[in-house]
Amino acid sequence: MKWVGLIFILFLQNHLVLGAKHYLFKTCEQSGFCKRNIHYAHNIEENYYTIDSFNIDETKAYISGNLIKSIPQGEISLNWQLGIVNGGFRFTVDEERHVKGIVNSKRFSPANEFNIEYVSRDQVSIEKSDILHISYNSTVIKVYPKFKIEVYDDKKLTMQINDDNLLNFEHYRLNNEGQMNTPESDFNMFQDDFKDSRDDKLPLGPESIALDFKFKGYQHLYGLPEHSDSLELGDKLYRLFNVDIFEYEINSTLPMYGSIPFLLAMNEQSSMGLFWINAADTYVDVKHSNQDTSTHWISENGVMDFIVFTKDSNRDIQKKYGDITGFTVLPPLFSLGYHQCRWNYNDEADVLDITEKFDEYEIPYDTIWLDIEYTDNKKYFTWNENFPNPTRMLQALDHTGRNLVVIIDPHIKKDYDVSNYLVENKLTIMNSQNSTYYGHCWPGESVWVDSLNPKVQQYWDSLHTSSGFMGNSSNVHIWNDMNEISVFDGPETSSPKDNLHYGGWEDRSVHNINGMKFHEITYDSLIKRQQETTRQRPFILTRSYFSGSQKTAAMWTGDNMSKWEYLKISIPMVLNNGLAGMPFAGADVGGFFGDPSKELLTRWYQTGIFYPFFRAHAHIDSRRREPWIPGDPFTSYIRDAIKLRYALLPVFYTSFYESSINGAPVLKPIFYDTGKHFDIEDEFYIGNSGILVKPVTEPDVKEQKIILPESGKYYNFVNGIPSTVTYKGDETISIPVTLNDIPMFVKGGHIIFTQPRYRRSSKLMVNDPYTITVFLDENNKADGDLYADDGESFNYQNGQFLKVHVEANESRINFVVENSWNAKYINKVIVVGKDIKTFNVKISLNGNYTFKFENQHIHELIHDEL
Ligand code: NBV
Repeated sequence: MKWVGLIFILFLQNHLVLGAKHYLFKTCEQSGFCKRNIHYAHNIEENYYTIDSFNIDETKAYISGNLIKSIPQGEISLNWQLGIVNGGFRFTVDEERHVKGIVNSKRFSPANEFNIEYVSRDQVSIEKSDILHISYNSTVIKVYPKFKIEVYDDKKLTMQINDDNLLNFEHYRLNNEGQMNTPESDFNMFQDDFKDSRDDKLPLGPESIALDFKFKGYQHLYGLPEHSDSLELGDKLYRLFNVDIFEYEINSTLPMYGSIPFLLAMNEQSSMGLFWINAADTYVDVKHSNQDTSTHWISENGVMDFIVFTKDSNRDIQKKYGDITGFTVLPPLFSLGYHQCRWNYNDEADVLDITEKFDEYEIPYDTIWLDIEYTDNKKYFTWNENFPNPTRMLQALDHTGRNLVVIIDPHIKKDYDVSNYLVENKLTIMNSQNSTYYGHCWPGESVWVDSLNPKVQQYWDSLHTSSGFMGNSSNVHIWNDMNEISVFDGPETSSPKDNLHYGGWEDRSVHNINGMKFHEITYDSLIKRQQETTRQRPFILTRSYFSGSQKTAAMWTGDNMSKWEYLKISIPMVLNNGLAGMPFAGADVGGFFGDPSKELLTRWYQTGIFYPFFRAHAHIDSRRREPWIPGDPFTSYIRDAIKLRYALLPVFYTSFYESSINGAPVLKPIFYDTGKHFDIEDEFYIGNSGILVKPVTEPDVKEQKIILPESGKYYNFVNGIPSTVTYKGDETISIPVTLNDIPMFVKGGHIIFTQPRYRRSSKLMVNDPYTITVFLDENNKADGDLYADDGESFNYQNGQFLKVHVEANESRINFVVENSWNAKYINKVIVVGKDIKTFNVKISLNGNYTFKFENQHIHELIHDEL
């Protein structure tokens, strides 16, 4: 045991000193299924797959039948199904496998996690001849007997599937059948040569699936997080496999903590989407050619199951993807405020001292975080002696509306109540022999809770109730880390692939949903807990995620470094998550590993205030760097930035509300609404607010170039301060910047709601009045929206929210209250056009009003004045 500990410490030190370890992760060449399929792609000359028969369901719009794989040894019969869903179609291929043993021999699909419904048969017309023609709206899908699918939108070919004959369905076979006499290679079909995976039993042999999709006329692809790479996907092989990628490098397609197998394809006019519903280790090979983009999807196993979202606007595709996988949770307002984290705050006094310092320096903040050291020897669900009275500490925090987030990881230290219960009740991830799997992680030897086991929920609930370690405070929330899962002595730092989950599913099949299932059981437990207390919305941060995680959690980009290049890449990483339906995203402000210079730290705050999830965090070996540590002028600049985030909270909250009903990102790349500048990844709009930002992410910058993407007028809004300085849109401009400057602009035509009054936390802002700033466009018009509610309960679901639409021109402003709630009011109206006019007012947002601007005041128009 001692030796294991020592070796483990050496292993860690080695890690901490040397940085990214490529050798820990398989390359495609070293991965059986990937290498076999790339080999297949290079050698395939003909199509081995034929649609043999089909039946049409007369009630629902789906067709099913047999797909025959013909190889020299004979024919293998597979099942296929094609169904029309809202906005596209779903296609599946499966095989019957009956293999006796402890491993579930069915092929896995995570489709049960989603809401996939076929539309009714009468919305679709199906014609059978040699070729099957399926038409709905303006889309026609042609399925050819020599298996191939073509999609036509408005009579134009928009997608070809299996045009390159890369369909490969590795059917079940026994070891002694040896190599197939087809372009398949037999590399690592029944064994794994990769040094850390040699024990993998591969009980079902080769079972990969692969297929090619060509987007015709779409040159720009986005999505497939998580990678620390450019926003636009390039000609690269992207791997999706959730791992704890220690000291990750930038500009890399190595796998990371989360995986979303969703792609958004765009051209100047329209978009398409592809959702590959698979939770196994997956590679996507992207290649551009002329006007088209080819993608070759390869998964280690599972049902072949995908949805193509046919030609539409990017917004509609995100909406339809969201209808299936869910929309982002409407976060509790505090979670959009500033989060102060480090590994670790040491004790109760430390936590309360940090809180006091924020007030002393007049910097708003909402949440302090406790990393793994708060526990008794890394036994989660316990506190160590430095936190003798957590309830007292939580009450002290609550006094100024502050919250606490504590970490709970899925590895559970061996030999204490929680692990004993899990082991005794067989609620852990199992090894390939179906007995409890033990591995190494922070607490030493550990077991892992199997979140796929439905029996876990009740026990997990009991750990989160008021009688448990969280007490009955309502201002405590949870951080789920290491849920890829991270195993220090496991292959690729994770679970052996032949480990078993509930239902006999190998980790190989369910690997990429495991992290999501973990934060989902936490969410369910917190929902139940909150019912006991005040029914507040829970907040959960997760490191590992999958399609659907947006419904219950926020994510962050893991262990970045205190270096300029990590600040820069955080923007495309956050933007890409938003394009893939996971908008509640952020990166560790300041960088996790290392010590940022004062300039870098300042610039990171000035960028971080725009991350939908805004948290500073630091490694245990990093020096303290709370906002007051660098001293002035840096502290003042950081204070200004954080205050700006708080002033803009109504903008962020409204954008989150929109995202929670339509799936659009909270931060939008500039091509999102313009269909131009597809490679720009360092500028963004905040929701529909018209606020355009290009943070400074390089040292010593004196001048910043910005693309103003749309035609019309842009106002200078540097540091969130309205100005009459305007620029012509559809141009690139350059502005001077000092270290205190955050390059911001507003597109003319927008009205922005802010709450600029300094408060210690967002909770204390709830009844604050709004300032509205009207930025007139070239036709002297503007409009804008506000959504607000109590920011903490679920009462908004029962109509307790405020929704206002405002329209203005140079002489009038008109409020349309679509839903009124509480006594919210506006105390200042600023109209920005050729000059800036400021009106002090008291306008209650409880009805529809029109006001006229007079010289120094505003007056309400009634009846015939209107
Ligand atoms: O719990 C410690 C850290 C945490 O601070 C970090 O944010 C996570 O990404 N955790 C990883 C474990 C170890 C990191 C070296």
